[in-house]
Amino acid sequence: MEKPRQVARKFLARPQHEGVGAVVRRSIGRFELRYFDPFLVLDEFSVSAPAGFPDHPHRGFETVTYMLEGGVTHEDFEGHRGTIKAGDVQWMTAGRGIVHSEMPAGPGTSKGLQLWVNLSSGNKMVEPGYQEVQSKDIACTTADGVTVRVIAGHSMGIRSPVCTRTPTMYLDFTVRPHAVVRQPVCAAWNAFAYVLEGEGVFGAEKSAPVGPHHLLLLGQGDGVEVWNKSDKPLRFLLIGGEPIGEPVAQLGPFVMNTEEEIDMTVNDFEEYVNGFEKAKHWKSQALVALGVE
Ligand code: FJE
Ligand code: FE
Repeated sequence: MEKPRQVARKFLARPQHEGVGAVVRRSIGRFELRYFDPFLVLDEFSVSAPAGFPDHPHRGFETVTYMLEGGVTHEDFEGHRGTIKAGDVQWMTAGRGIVHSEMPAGPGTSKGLQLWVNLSSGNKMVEPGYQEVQSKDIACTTADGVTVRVIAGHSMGIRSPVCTRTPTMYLDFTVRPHAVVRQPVCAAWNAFAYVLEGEGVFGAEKSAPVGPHHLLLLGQGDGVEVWNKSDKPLRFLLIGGEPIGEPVAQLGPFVMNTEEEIDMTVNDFEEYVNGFEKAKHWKSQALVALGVE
């Protein structure tokens, strides 16, 4: 590593209401940080029944749901259905259009992270698709007190099978007390860390430790160094991506390049065309069960 990245900005993600009765800590995608190219949203969610994220559309980006506790049952208008549980990841390409519901599964509270990764103009209208990796199949290794789970990209000699249309790395580190992480990050990419547990010293060894629910935007450099100087384990995500460098026009869950494309998308959704055909006669089992008409 020639030039370790320093922390450029720090945000504390405070709880806010989203979906129906759900609470998220939104770090990327809030007013002070609308977009961190190519990342549109980072939500740390905590949801228990009957709250959730019932039937809603997406177009123009990918959603990455990574579970920490409990489960989320997902169903879409194509008949794709499943439950992701603690440690599992679902990498969903919304592309030209998905309508789906995401609801907590089972008793207790379901917790996890949802990241929205933008797609370049050439990929916004691709066929929708899913890549799902169960916890037991996620590449994981430990060395010198550092454990990494590789959700996307590669680290410490291991690689994720997930294919990312927008080049992305997504690493989940657990660091023993007094251990150090040294992770290369492509110099041309934007990168950030998000603290899940414990306290970490990021970028400069003399800087103040940072605790849970903080997002740290990293400055320029070819890697990052993180120290656990506490006596408890540190867990954080390190996420990076190649900036797309295109204009962003967003209306909630529709993310295109221009306002005109957003108008066309609203029209497609309302008229059930150009990828939204199956939305016309579809309602999730979750809503049917609640008796919603
Ligand atoms: C939403 C559009 C959405 N954060 N975290 C508008 F897509 C959503 C939405 C989510 C979501 C889902 C999960 Cl499982 C986790 C999330 C937003 O589905 F809430 C609004 N308002
Ligand atoms: Fe969604």
